[in-house]
Amino acid sequence: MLLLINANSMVPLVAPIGVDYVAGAAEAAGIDVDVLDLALQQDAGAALNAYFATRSPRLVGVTFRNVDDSFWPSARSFLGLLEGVVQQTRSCSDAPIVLGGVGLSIFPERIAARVGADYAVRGDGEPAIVELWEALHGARDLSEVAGLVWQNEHGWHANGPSWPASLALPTARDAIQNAEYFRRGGQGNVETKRGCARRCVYCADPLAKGNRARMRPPADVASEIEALLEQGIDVLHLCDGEFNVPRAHALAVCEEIVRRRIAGRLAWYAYLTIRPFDEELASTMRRAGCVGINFTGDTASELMLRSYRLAHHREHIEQAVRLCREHGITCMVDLLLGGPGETPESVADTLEFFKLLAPDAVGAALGMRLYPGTPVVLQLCKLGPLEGVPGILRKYSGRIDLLQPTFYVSPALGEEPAKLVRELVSNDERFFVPEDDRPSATAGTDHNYNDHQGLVDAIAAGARGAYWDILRRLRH
Ligand code: B12
Repeated sequence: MLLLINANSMVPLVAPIGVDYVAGAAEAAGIDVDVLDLALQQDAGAALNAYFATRSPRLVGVTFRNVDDSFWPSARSFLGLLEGVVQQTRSCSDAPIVLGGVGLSIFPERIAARVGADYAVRGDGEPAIVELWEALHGARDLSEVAGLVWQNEHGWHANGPSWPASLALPTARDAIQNAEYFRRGGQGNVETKRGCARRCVYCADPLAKGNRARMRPPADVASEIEALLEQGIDVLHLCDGEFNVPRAHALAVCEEIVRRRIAGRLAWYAYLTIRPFDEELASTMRRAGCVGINFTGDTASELMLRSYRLAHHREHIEQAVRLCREHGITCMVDLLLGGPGETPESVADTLEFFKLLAPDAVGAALGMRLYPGTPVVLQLCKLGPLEGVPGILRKYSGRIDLLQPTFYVSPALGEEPAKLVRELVSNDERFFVPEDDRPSATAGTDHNYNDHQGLVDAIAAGARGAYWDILRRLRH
């Protein structure tokens, strides 16, 4: 028996789709799987004890999606929560413990060592869990398990990441309680591909998902959507980092949804880069049921577009917003203010541009979460030890440790950068604006979804959709 545990109880709840895929792959390989979803339990600790009182799994997997909430000034880490689950599991069972998940995949060795797990998997869990099961039954060596981080008497070892070029994922979506998540979280989820070949300076996706796009067959994606529809889940958020890269795959997925005649029963949202996005893609996405797009705009200042190494310019942002308007797709543009080189003038330039352009919503986030190995961190390290680099923000003391939530806000923005942004936005209600500080779980002006009670209440009252769109509708 393999036990898979989800401990991500951040509300609104997001369905642990990774567990669904990993469980499906293990079952297809003939492994018996239990899923213990602590997020759906009243008392997680009691549920763990109750499980182990009657069951003795041979291997325990724990999914770790969010290392932290990646939002300044909240900067909340979830390592302590994971450590608690691992320790309690240890006290109940001798089974080896393996960790997986997107956040985990950015720091697999560090996290496994820190929380006391036996193994961690960097990348896709579907092949890895089956191979690890085989290794634990003597059918292969640990060094042959895709993405595995493991330990012997010489220390920790990291096999090459688990990023298979072709994806054949299970499509049944029946290993977790998707309908319950839809009721409590307001959206289902599906993935059309993994990985990204772009080199945006701050992005951790290439570290976790691989540095080239690995596509699923569009027919699999459509079958999976049908399986979710059968469970009553008709509002989805895609789990691609950027749906439109590569464009041809996005188009093919939409065409398959249209061909299956399921678009009329479906509404979905996606993350997109500003470019490529054109008339054909916009109209096909709309025909396939897309109702909302969250664009990674980041900035409209030419200086900052270059600093972030983005592939778009102002005219592309204008075109993207216009096409959405013409095709009846609601759109939000996410900004990432305060990166290296940002000045009060470049912030004002960007905000003025978006006020005039007036997309349906603008997420004015301030502060870049720094991940080891990203181009921005390599650049900052050239300035000397990070402890001495101006602009680094954190809520922990001692040496800088990027496993802890660590951010960068350009020092040129002064002592009160959030106030500066709020003043420049003034009273434009389309903007989510940064706060100086606020405990999570209080409704604020920003779009941090970490324990957002306003969203939880709206979803309980029937709201469905992307969280930014629910919040936008609440404001009107
Ligand atoms: C889509 C998305 C969202 C959507 C989710 C919509 C939905 N209905 O699912 C929304 C907008 C709601 C969202 C919200 C948030 N998100 Co988000 N999100 C993503 C995104 C793009 C995809 C996540 C996903 O589902 N991937 C698909 C699944 C299948 O992949 P997976 O979970 O990695 O699972 C695979 C492997 O990891 C592995 N695996 C997983 N579990 C296990 C277990 C075992 C035992 C094994 C062996 C393997 C294994 O196998 C799986 C299959 O291959 C990622 C970035 C990315 N490209 O992945 C960010 C990302 C996960 N989000 C992130 C964050 C920070 C958040 C928020 C906290 C933001 C906020 N402050 O509000 C919230 C958290 C919400 C919550 N309740 O958890 C960060 C986490 C970074 C970090 N430091 O840990 C990421 C990585 C983006 C980023 N680079 O900053 N998000």
